[in-house]
Amino acid sequence: MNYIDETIKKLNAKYANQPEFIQAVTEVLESLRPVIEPNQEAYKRDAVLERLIEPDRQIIFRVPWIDRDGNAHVNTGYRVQFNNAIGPYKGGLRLHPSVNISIIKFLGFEQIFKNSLTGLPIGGAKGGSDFDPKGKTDREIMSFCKNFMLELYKYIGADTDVPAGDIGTGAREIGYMFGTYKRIKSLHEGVLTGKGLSYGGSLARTEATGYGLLYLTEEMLKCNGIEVKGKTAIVSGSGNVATYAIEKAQQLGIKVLTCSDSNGWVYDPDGIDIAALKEIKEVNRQRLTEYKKYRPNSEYHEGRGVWTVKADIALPCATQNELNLEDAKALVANGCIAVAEGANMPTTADAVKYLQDNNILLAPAKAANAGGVATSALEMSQNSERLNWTFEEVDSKLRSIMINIFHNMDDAAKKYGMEKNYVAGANIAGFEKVLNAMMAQGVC
Ligand code: NDP
Ligand code: 2IT
Repeated sequence: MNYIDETIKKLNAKYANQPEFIQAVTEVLESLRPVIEPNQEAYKRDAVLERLIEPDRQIIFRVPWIDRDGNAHVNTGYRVQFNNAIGPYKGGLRLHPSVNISIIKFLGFEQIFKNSLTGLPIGGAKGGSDFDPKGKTDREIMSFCKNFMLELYKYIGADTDVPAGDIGTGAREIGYMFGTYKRIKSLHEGVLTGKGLSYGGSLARTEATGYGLLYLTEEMLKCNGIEVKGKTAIVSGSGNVATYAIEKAQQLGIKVLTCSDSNGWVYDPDGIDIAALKEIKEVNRQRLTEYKKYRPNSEYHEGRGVWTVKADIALPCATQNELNLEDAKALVANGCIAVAEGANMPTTADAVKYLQDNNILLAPAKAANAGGVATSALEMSQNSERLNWTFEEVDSKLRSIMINIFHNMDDAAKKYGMEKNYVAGANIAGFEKVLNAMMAQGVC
């Protein structure tokens, strides 16, 4: 039997209860056929794919914390250290009630290839908890973060595993976690990225994922003969990635018509007011229902609906599987030309196929949102040399990294006869370096 088919079959049997993990692995393995199949006997002998899809280590732990009334609660903490063939484990921490082992494994698996695409020496990992930060006081967040780190600290370190932010984990949470790590270990080291600027953080890390998404989108469109200036975009989400994607899009002359949160979405015909959005979300931590107070001309709608708005570019920046087949059909019907994924795996597998079949340019998450982790790696470099680079220096490195990522995935797609299939190109380009390192290091 074909090695890839056999691996996918075993994966489905063993992890039937991990649908997101199966979805992510299947997409990658399907893309790797032209790389693996010509030498499949040798790769099978070394169990390359089995070693790639089984994490090095999965840590699951209890996190007790105390609420404002003195009541104790317990959540589950996770850290999946997936692959460190090319560098120390690296990846974010997600705090959201939907978090489970399937979601953390899919994110950790994707992170291996994303981190490889950055060209920097970082391996793949992910972690988090089913803790819900929404509506919690600062003290409750502090209690959770402290207790989370009281267990996690055993497994991480500046040269071992360097966590960072993701959904629900921003500068505030990283600060509380860093403080706890430092207290326990008496080590002021770059064990986390996304730190505050006063204690080892990097300028431009906050902006990096959203800015990077637009740098890659601009390059992809340019190489397809399209100028971004004057285009319209629809964005989902209103968190870290969405906010800075909107900001950079506007700087590039794109009019952004929408943003959303888990309750509803905003349509602003005059273009999203980025200052209002930052005040609502970053300063006041409120819901998007507040936006109309700043912009009376805008509309607020309950539920989902961003993808039904006519625009040239779609930027999903909220969460996995948020853009389904029906949404993809609406995008195509409305004349959308490009989708660039700010969130991780935001497009369902059938929607990816529909978009590609209809010649929409699709920049996959592991390439398009790699600017965040790339800048995290630049934060690690700055911590190691105990220096801080200027905003312009970090931002210009970020821009070059994103342009390189586009060309690497574009070249890989062309090399294997799949021109403009950036999904396959990113998977192959990310995989090749990891494969090379794994083969060089022997079966381990
Ligand atoms: P934030 O927590 O800052 O923002 C998340 C946004 O998405 C919020 O607007 C949130 O709405 C919305 N959202 C989250 N879950 C859901 C859901 N189940 N349904 C609908 N809306 C939802 O997270 P980030 O902006 O950091 O992350 C967004 C995406 O980008 C994630 O997929 C993350 O993995 C990915 N990413 C993040 C990077 C980073 O550097 N931060 C780097 C690379 C990728 P609400 O507030 O109502 O929950
Ligand atoms: O999904 C991601 O790449 C992130 N959440 C960022 C990870 C990091 O280590 O900066």
